[in-house]
Amino acid sequence: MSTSSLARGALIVFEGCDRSGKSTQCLMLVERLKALGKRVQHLRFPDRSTPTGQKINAYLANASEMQDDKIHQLFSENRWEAVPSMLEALKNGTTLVVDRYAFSGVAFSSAKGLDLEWCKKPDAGLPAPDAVIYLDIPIEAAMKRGDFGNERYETRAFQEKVAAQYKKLQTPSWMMMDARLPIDQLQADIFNIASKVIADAQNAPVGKLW
Ligand code: DGP
Repeated sequence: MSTSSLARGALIVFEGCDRSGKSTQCLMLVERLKALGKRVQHLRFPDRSTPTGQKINAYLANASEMQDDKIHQLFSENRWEAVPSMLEALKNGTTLVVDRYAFSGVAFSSAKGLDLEWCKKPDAGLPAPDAVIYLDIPIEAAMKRGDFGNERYETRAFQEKVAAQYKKLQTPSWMMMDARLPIDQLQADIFNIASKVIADAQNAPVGKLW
């Protein structure tokens, strides 16, 4: 079979405030798809393993400072670095389950007061997700989960601003999930959504943001 006739993989993005359960749900979805023999890869942004990711990591840990517009661009660069391998994987039939994407970039940076439309510009042209799964949680509930408060953005006031900015980005196509549901119940719903998204994406071209 030639590569061009191979059904492509789907680009499935998880978004939400800190401690909404994205990482857990991404991992569970990846494991379930793998167990079914599907080609699937787990990505997360920022990718802290690359040189840009290491600078971002230092910034998030409050070990370095950077101007808001500069760090915004660095987060975007960190995503662009992954694009060639993402496109290759999708073309080869691998579904990408992505923990945070450009929507985090816009929501977090515009929550600091940067113009929302300006914030969208560096990520314009990135591969468009076939689905955005948003894990919705009241900030109060997120704060009660472990580890909240260790990194730069993890304050109640800031996360509330982020949630408000996410709302501005939300479109009718976003899958809004109640992140307070029991983990397995939430995963069952997410798996059903992902299965349909994977089937629908097979023969569709990869779109571009925004
Ligand atoms: P995580 O590894 O998912 O915990 O994300 C790290 C933190 O960085 C989290 O508070 C969300 C934030 N973040 C993720 N992507 C971006 C981005 O593109 N821009 C900004 N300003 N913050 C981001």
